[in-house]
Amino acid sequence: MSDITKQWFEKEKFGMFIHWGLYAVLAGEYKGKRTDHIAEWIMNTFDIPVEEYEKLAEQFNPRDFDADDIVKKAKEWGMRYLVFTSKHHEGFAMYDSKADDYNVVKKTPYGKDILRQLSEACEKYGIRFGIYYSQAQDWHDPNGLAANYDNSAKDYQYYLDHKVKPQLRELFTEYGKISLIWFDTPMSTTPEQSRELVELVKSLQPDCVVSGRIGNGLGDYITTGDNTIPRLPYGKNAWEIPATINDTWGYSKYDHKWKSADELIRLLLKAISRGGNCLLNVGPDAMGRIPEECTAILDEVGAYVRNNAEAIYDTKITAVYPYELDWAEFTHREHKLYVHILKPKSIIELLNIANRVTRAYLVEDGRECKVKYEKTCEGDAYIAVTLPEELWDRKNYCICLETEEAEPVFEEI
Ligand code: FHN
Repeated sequence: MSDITKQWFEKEKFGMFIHWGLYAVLAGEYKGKRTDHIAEWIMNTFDIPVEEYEKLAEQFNPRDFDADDIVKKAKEWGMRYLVFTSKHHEGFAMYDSKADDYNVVKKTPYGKDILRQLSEACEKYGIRFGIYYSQAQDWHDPNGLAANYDNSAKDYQYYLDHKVKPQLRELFTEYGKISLIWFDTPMSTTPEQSRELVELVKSLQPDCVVSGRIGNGLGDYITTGDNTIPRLPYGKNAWEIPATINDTWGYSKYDHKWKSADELIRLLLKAISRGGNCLLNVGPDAMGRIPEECTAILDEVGAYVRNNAEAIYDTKITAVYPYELDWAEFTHREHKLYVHILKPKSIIELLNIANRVTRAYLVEDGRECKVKYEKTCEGDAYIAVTLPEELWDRKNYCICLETEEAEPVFEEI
């Protein structure tokens, strides 16, 4: 692991993942059968022949796609970086690849470079641009790997040399600054092969952050399992949780299992508090639209992030508070402990926090709150903050406790 993540990655905390490819045309259904797996895997799940799957490109014409609007929304939602699937496991490039014709410009009636539009919009709105690239799995290329299939007859090294490296070279030389490369599912990639890809990336853009899924421990940070968060603070290395808003990454017309804004706010706060980042996914449909339910949820999450920005970006990993609180999460920076209040409360009582609080205020508008110190029945520290009456029925806001000490002092029970 390197220190390169300190330049921006560890500070920015919240990013947008976009999974978009030909699978959006099938939208989770093939020949009248609905997939029980994530929608972008439909080719693999239903064993769809290459020649048949390729034809989906003829139907790909996302007239409603508006890169500017998506990136503008990402900015409003407080996302500071964006990672787009330049090529997912299906093997189809969402940009104008000279190295391989199986791409959105050459094969679809749409004919425009999606990746370029997103990279330009990111530049315009000051969002860091990242690329997802499936380096091992490629279900279109005869030598690309495929999970659940026998890969023994494939020449994986040939595929790396003749498709992956040329495509990475064009991605890293023709699309401006790439802040992050999100490799995925390394499968049988050897340490030497992973190293070659990292070296290629760094030779072209030395400051680019490489995801842990390059494999063989060669990433700049750790990518946790999908939707899987460390239970305790983890500060040994930078890390990121990739998370879905429903159950799938690519668009599925059947998946309405949307997480609530409350759940996502809590997930984001847990990730930040435990020292990580959260990369939250959207899967546009075949027309290029982010589903309305998803947008509505992100509007709520985004409002939280915007109103409480000082308690989110560039905050530090927070030690384990000894009590389980279903109504709060903590984040902190020097001399400030942020109490994120996620359920309605009229007074907040915090046991076993031995800091001297100099001031308490509501982060969203700076309003001061009254602080009282007492002792618990056992003689431990006890802080009570009386909240303004207008907040008693509200959830999802944050109180900052300014403290004499730089770090939170959580006492043992
Ligand atoms: O197989 C992929 C999956 O389709 C999706 O891209 C996720 C995102 O983290 N990564 C792999 C599974 O972990």
